[in-house]
Amino acid sequence: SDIELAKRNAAQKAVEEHFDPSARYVGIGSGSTIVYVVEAIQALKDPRVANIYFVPTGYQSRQVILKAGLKDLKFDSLPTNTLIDVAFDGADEIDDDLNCIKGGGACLYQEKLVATQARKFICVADYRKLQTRLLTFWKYIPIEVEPLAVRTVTTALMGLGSTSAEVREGHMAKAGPIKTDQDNFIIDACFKPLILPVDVEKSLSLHPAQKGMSGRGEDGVWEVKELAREIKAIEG
Ligand code: DER
Repeated sequence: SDIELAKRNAAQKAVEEHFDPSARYVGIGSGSTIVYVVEAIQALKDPRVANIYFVPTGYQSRQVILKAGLKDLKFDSLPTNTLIDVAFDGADEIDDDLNCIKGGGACLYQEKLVATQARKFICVADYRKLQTRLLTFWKYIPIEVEPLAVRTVTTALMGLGSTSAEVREGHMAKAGPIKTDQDNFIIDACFKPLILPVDVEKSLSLHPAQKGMSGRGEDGVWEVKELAREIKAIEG
């Protein structure tokens, strides 16, 4: 299809321009587009690729690396104070300022870990993903939460102006909610197209219950009220 061709073309261009065969660590994201990135790396047939450690962003990402016969290295096995030379990953939507919505594949936690530990983050996406504003084509922001925090975070999101915030169900693939590679739930929070996505991301990531933040109990609720005020201010 033309979308698959667009993914493949984007992946080949990304590898041509940003993959260095002499790199030591390369981050590999999740989803379908990243498969074309790995295929483009293999197509280089550069013997130095065999010496690279490819850092996965979850089970599916690790399967893609291993299936290609490449060396994988778990994120927590990276030597301390070591940066990943370059990380390639997909996204669900990207705006003109390169803000991304991540998490369509429920792998956003490790994707963000790897991206933050990389010198360079290369987002590889077909034409459908680029929109002037986030939440134009892609309708919700995926948020990874500890199961215990679902009610608090859902309440917080509604307070931040989300029009609906539901735990992602497995539907045909699994009875009940899906679990991430970290054994957490995903809440898909719908918002109107974002005016200032960076502020929303900052506000959302401030919530202690979001995976990766140190939980601070009742403080978290207080923070959320602040966030609601902040978001309301943004939306005017
Ligand atoms: O979950 C994510 O953010 C992934 O990068 C993913 O949604 C991109 O998937 P795709 O390459 O299959 O569109």
